[in-house]
Amino acid sequence: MKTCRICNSRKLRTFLSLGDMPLPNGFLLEDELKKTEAKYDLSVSICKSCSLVQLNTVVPPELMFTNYLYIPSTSSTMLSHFEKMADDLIEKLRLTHDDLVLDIGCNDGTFLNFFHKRSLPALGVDPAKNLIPPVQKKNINIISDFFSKVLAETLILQGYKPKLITATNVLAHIDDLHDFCSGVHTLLRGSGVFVAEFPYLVDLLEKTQFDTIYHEHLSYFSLTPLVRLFEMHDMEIFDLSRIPIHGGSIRIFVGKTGDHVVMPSVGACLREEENLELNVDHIYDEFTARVKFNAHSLTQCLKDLKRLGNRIVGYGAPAKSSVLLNYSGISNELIEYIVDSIPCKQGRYTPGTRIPIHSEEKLNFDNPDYLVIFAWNFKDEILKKQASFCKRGGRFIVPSPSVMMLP
Ligand code: JHZ
Repeated sequence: MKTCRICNSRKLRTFLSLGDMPLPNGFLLEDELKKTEAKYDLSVSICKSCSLVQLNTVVPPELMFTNYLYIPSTSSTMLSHFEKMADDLIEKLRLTHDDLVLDIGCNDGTFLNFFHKRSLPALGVDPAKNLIPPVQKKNINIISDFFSKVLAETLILQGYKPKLITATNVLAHIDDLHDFCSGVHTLLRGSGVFVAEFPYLVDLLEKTQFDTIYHEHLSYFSLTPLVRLFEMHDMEIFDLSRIPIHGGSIRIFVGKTGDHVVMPSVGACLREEENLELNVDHIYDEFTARVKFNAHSLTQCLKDLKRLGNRIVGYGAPAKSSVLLNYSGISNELIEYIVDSIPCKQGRYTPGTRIPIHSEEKLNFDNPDYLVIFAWNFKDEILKKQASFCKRGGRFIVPSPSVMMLP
C-alpha cells in the first residue's frame, strides 16, 4: 500500500513491523507439515492525512477467506452477544416481518439465525465455501461471494432490498472500502440502516492488543477517518456505541445523509479522539515499545516456568495466537499443545510454530501446570469453564494487555 485506502494520501508512516508471517488462520493439516508456508509482510502505518491505520501489505482475499476455519458460534459469549444484538436492532430500528436483514460476512449464519428465528427474512453473503452448508442447514439463503458494488446491483435485480445491512468484524477485512460503501449505498432501502461492528483502534492502542494485527485485518479504525469515508458516499454515521466484545469494539449506525437524526454520541466520540491526539507520532511509538516489551515478557515467563519443569498448554487457537506465537518465537518446545473448541481447527497445527491443536476435552484427562489463554477476549468464559483446572492447582497465564497470572 503506497496510499491510504480512504483518503488516497501518500503520507503514510510505518510504526510497527512484526516481520514476515504465515497467514493467521492457516492452520496446517498433518500432511502439510513438510510444506514450506508462504509468509507475508506484517507491518502497519498511520495515514498522516486522515489517521487511518492500515497494513502495508494486502494478501489476496481468496487465499484467506474461501476456506475459513474461524467460526464464532462455539463461544457462549458470542452467542449471547449476537442474540442481544439482533434483539437490540429489531427494537431500535423497529424492524417488522417484512424487513429483510442482509448480513455481509455471515460466517456460519449464527447471527442471522437470531433474526430468522424471530421470523424476519434473512440473507447471508460470504465467500467461504465451507460455510455454505451450515448456513443452509439453518434454512437461510446464502450468496457465496465477496460483497461488492457489482454484487449489490445483482441483488437489486434479483429483488432484494434490505432494511438492515449488518457486517460484524468485516469492515477491517475489506481492501476496496469505496467499492464496499458504494455497494451498501446502492442496496439500502429507503431509510435503511447499515450497522457495522469492529475492534476499535483506541482499545487496540490502550491495551496493546498487537496480536489483533494480522493479514486479515487490513484497517484499524478510529471514528475520524470513517466519518470521512461514509461522507464520500453520501452516507453518515448517525449513532454509535462502544462495546466490550473482542477486547473493545465499536458499533456504528450508518444511513444515507439526512435520513436520520445524528446522535450526540458521534460528536462526543470525535471530540474524544481529537483529545487523544490519534494522529500524533509518539502515541504509536510508545505502542511499539510496549509491543516489544510484552512479547519479550511472555517468552521469558514461559521459559522460566519450563526451566522449573512445568508443563504449559495453550487455551484457544485464535488467529491472534498465530501472531503472538510467531512474533514472540514461542513454539512446541514451550507450549506442548493448544486446546480449541472449533472442530475444524482440531487435529491441525498452528501456522509457523506448528503446535498441535486438540479439543478442550483433552484437559479432562490431562493436567498441565499452566494454561496460556490465547483467546484473552474470552478470558471470563474460559476461566468459568475451567474452574476445575484451578481447583486442581493449575494456573492461567493471560498475555494481554500485559502478562498476568491467575489465580
Ligand atoms: P477469537 C476472529 O479473530 C476472526 P480470532 C476475525 N478475523 C476477526 O475479525 C476477529 O475475530 C474479531 C477458541 N475458544 O474469536 C475458539 C475455545 O477454544 O478470539 C477460537 O478458535 N474455547 C473474523 O481468531 C478462539 O478460541 C472457548 O471457551 O483472533 C477464539 O477466537 C472459547 C470462548 C474460545 O478470534
